[in-house]
Amino acid sequence: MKSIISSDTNRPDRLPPGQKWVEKPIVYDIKKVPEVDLSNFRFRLYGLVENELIMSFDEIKKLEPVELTADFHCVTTWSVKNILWEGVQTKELLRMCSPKESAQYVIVHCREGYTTNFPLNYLLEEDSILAWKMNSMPIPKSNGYPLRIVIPKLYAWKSAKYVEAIELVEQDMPGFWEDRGYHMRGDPWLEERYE
Ligand SMILES: Nc1nc2c(c(=O)[nH]1)N[C@H]1C(S)=C(S)[C@@H](COP(=O)(O)O)O[C@H]1N2
Ligand SMILES: [Mo]
Repeated sequence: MKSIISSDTNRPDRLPPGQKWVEKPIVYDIKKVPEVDLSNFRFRLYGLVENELIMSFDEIKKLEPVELTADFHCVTTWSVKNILWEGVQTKELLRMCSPKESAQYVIVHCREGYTTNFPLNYLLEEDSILAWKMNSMPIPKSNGYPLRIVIPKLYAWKSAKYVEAIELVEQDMPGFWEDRGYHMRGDPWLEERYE
């Protein structure tokens, strides 16, 4: 049995301030959608960890799956309700790699060169997952195939597509958009859009 998690969809302030509901997410990419060959694809969790993880796509999909229903909040003010994801909780990945005490922040590295950063505690949230399905299908190519990190408690630019690696670090470091003025944390309910 897959456990089912729902994220913030019951809170009275479900729609964060300054956002409006739209039907469908808009695809945003900083570059061309990358090609991925699953036969040599490896996901890596490295940096300040006791056990570095290097896993194939098949090995990832054998981890305990959860289903997550989550809203998606883009910093450009649109939000989409009830996207269904399937994947493994990132807190399970952390359990497997044993972070060192000095690990405080996360940098997510993506296939096409995109990066994003946030505090490590977001990987311990119940509703943070590394996803391989979106709306019951493999994640579509332009929505992050084959793996996407989904962090519903932060703006959507932190939910990186085409994830290849997660790095745990001691000092916070700006990713692609953070380097261009986006917020280092990005909590939608606090309107942490730009700084
Ligand atoms: N690898 C990667 N992940 C990314 C991006 C990107 O350009 N590359 N764009 C981000 C932004 S700004 C948003 S709003 C969402 C959009 O998700 P979607 O393209 O699935 O709608 O993906 C985020 N994740
Ligand atoms: Mo975005």
